[in-house]
Amino acid sequence: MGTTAVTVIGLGEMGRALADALLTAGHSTTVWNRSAAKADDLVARGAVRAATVEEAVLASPLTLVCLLDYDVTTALLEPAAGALRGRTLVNLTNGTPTQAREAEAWAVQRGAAYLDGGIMAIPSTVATPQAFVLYSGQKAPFDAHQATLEALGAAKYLGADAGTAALYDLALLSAMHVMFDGFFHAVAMATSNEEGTATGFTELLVPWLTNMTQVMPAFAADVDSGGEPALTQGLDVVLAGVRNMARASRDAGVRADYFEQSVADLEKQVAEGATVYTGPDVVRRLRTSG
Ligand code: FVH
Repeated sequence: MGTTAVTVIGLGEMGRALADALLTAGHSTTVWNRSAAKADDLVARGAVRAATVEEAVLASPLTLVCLLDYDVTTALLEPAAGALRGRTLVNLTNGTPTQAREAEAWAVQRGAAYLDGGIMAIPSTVATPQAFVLYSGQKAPFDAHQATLEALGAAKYLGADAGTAALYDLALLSAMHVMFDGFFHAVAMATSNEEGTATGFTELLVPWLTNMTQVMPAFAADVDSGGEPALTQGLDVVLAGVRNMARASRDAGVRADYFEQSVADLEKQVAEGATVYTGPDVVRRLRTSG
């Protein structure tokens, strides 16, 4: 089967990993980066170094962009916009759903097909079975280039709204960010006395959190069903536990602001007459408190 020529604009940590994966998969790969020396290793492996963004775009029917942010992306592509006509632009730069929709409108006005993407990988896991990349926007370019995009990681198409990939990307990253905040909070608590080491504690934390993730599909089903939730817990029990987390944090000399806020929210629910903690209730309250 023939391979598609691909251009990669932006050779930071992630862009270099993407270009490397495309070369490994046998694609003719053209690259451009502001700091040209970052292309040296790729060129040594067979990539073509373009002198300008326009030259890079003209080299391939498919251009992947992976830059710092959307402002940089627009500033670099605008002078080369004429070259995009009739080609496909896949923007893998991290951004918001609104930015993704605006970028799609910008590209379509210039005659380009557009897909927005979110890379759910770190550079070292690109092109491994762990990696997946979210795409949304026009279906036709996704179908046309899916086989090529699979070289980066499993390609998951989420729908016609160009903003959906960014929305899911940031939602997934938000879960990761809060998880790591929780991890470091827990480590600060557990190492507050002389007995605890972060390493020993983490040996307990990883299986505990791994077990707890198994509950998420049931919570998700409750959120989707709109019916009587299957998973419920007494609000008084949850409140008592979170109060203790706040107290124990303070006693250990660790900031408790997240838990104090949580206690205040739970107390408000109790004062309003709620008696159970359910997935749909938590999501509803999050949606209305913004
Ligand atoms: N690295 C990661 O683990 C994450 C994984 C998930 C996806 N993100 C997103 O990928 C985008 C790029 O991230 P990165 O890790 O490659 O970032 P850097 O290594 O810092 O490379 C940044 C590239 O952007 C270029 N650049 C920055 N400012 C300008 C500018 N004013 N004009 C032209 N290019 C610019 C930079 O060029 P240079 O500094 O090498 O000349 C790099 O090519 C990002 O959206 C992540 O959120 C990565």
